[in-house]
Parts: sequence; structure tokens; C-alpha cells
Amino acid sequence: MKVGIICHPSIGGSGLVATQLGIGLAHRGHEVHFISRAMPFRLSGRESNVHFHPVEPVYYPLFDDSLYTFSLTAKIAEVAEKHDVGIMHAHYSIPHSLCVHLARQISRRDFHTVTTIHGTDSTLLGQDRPLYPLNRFSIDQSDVVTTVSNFQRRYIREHLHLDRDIEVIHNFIDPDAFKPELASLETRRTMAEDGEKIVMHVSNFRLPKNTAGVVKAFARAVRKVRARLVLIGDGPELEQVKVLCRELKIANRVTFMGKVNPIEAIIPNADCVLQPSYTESFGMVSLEAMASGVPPVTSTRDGIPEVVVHGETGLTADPDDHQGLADHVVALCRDDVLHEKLARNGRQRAIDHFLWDRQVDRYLQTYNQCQDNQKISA
Ligand code: GMT
Repeated sequence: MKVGIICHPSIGGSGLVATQLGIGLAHRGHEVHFISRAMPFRLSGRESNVHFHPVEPVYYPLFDDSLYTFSLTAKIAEVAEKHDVGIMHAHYSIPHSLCVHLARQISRRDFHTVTTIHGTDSTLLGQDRPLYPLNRFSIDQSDVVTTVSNFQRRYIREHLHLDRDIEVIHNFIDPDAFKPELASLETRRTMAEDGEKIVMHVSNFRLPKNTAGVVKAFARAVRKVRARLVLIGDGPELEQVKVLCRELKIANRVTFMGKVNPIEAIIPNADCVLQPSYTESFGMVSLEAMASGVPPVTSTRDGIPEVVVHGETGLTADPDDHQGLADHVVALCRDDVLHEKLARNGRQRAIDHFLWDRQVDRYLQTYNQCQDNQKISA
């Protein structure tokens, strides 16, 4: 099979899932064509059966933007024709699903279209009024629509008013890449002093991630346990977070690491991850933590409970319940028996429910189904 994958290349869950899917398909011998503005961050460019097609921006002095959707549409059509690609898979619908739909209209090579909705492409950004009708229309034009949690499917049906099949394929993890054995004293010592527990948060520091809630909960927890907050990532809320750390007089307890890639050898050194998002279709960091044997303290919202089972594989609370979140952090720092139980169960759940291999097969079945349907109607 020849598959085109269209994704956002920067650090983020949708790009990560798209990349791992492409690598999984390539391992099975399929030919994979990534189409994006830059090399997706987890791709080396040396993987066999994998090709990368950069989308060149078009600048014209009359316009402020780079007319990306035009260039992307043209590139998708060109790749389909030149490489005889039969499936084009858009990850994150805005603007990819529209570009794929338009490319199909202009390409001389007919192809099937798949859209995977990841989160804010249907919730926050997807509800933006100027984007809404075009986004809804282009998703509906896809031969197949998938999303990453049952919560997200319900949301799409109710809020995008789409009365059509939407398949849930949960996100996935490679348990050989994320594993407890990667913890090392040497790496741990780059983040915290001996005897300090590590509470870690990883995100793009946007409002939905509730980074202020992370700091407020940690400020309460640190009154009871000797701990350090390790913040990984970068984004618009970062400066505000620094100010809050100073106001709450915990700046000396916080380490800012900026963007870290790869993250596999970092997460296993944490005693817990603290991810109290306001909205999250799935929550890749909590899954990465579980696979790494690190219990997540996370929120009760949206798709998170499909990943983290409260009291079994992690602990959850309302994102504004700073005391509840703090109590969970304290419990994990103090209670070794609880920590060990959640760590063990979390890794097992990651393997049982979110295995990379199995979910790649689910996507392959979906591709096969849309090809079979076409043959039947032809
Ligand atoms: O929608 C976003 O905020 C960005 C997107 C991304 O590209 O990282 O994140 C979404 O997709 C991830 C992968 O499927 C999910 O793990 C995240 O939960 C989801 N984010 C939200 O729903 C806020």
C-alpha cells in the first residue's frame, strides 16, 4: 500500500501519533509519504520505506501569510500523481482535511481520504466560527473519519453535528521505547538533588494544559513533601508560570528544562507526572508516563479517564481542585506501596490497551475497508 500522511511537524501529540503510525506502516513494508512544512520531529529521514515531501511556502509581497493551504494542496496532488499514492491520511483536520479534499479534486490520480481528528481541531479551534463550516464540510467529505477517544467521537457528533460513522482508534505507545528501565541516577541528578521527589509536567504551555494549576497544586504539595517541579516544554503561558512561581515563593523548587527531545529517558526519572488539563481528547504524556512506570496525576475531563483509571493506574481530580491534585502528589511521594501498584498497573494497561503494533493494524484495516468499499461501489 502507498500511504500519504499529512501532519503538523512540531512537538505535539497529533504529529507524534502520525509519525509513529507512518513508521509502523513502513515497518510492515508499506510505502509512506509524509507531507508537511517541516520534517516531523520524531522522523530522522533515514527510515526505509519513508519519504518526506516538504511543502514550500509561497510568499508574495501583497499578503501577510504564506498561503500554506494552497502549497499543501498542490503538494498532496503532486505526490499522489508522481508516487501513485492510494490513501491520503490527514492528521488534525485543520487545514489538512480541506487540503486533502481539494487535492483529490485536482489530482489526476484518484485516492481515498482519511481524516483523524485529534482534539482542538474539533473542540477549541474547530469551534471557531470562521473555521467551523469549512472544517465540518471537509471532514464530512473524507471517506473515513477516525478519532482518538470515545469522548471525542461524542463531542464531534454533538458539536460538529456530523451524523456519520466515526471510528475510535485510541492512541498508542511503543513500550520498548518508553520503559521504566530507562531511569538513571545520572539523568535524575541533572534535574533534582538526592532525596528530592520529582514531580514532572510536560506540555506546550497553552491555557488548556492548566499550567497555572500545575504550579498552584505543587505549591500546596511542597509544604508536605521534599519535592522538585520539573517543567518540560515551551509555549505562551511559560512567562506567566515563572511569575506565578515567584509569587508563590517556590521558584527555588522549580526547574525549567525547555523543549526536550527525545523524552523517553527523562520521564522514567519522575515520581509522578502532573497533567491537570482542562481539555484533552486523550493525553499522550499520561500514556508515556504509564508505559514508563510513572503514575500520572491528571484531570477527570474529556478522554482522560479512557487512558488513566483513577486509583488503578493513576490519580485524577478536577483541574481546579488544587488541594485534591496536591493530595494525590503527596500520596504518591509518601506511599511507596501505592506508587508501586499504580506504576505496575499503568505499564500493564499501556501494553494491554494502547500497543503501537495493534493500533497500526487497526489503521491498516481501515485503509483496506475503504479500498474494498470503493471496489464494491465501482
Ligand atoms: O489539539 C491539540 O491541542 C493539539 C493536539 C496535538 O497536536 O498535540 O493534541 C491533541 O491530540 C493529541 C494526540 O491525539 C491528544 O493526545 C491530545 O489530548 C489532544 N489535545 C487536546 O485535546 C487538547
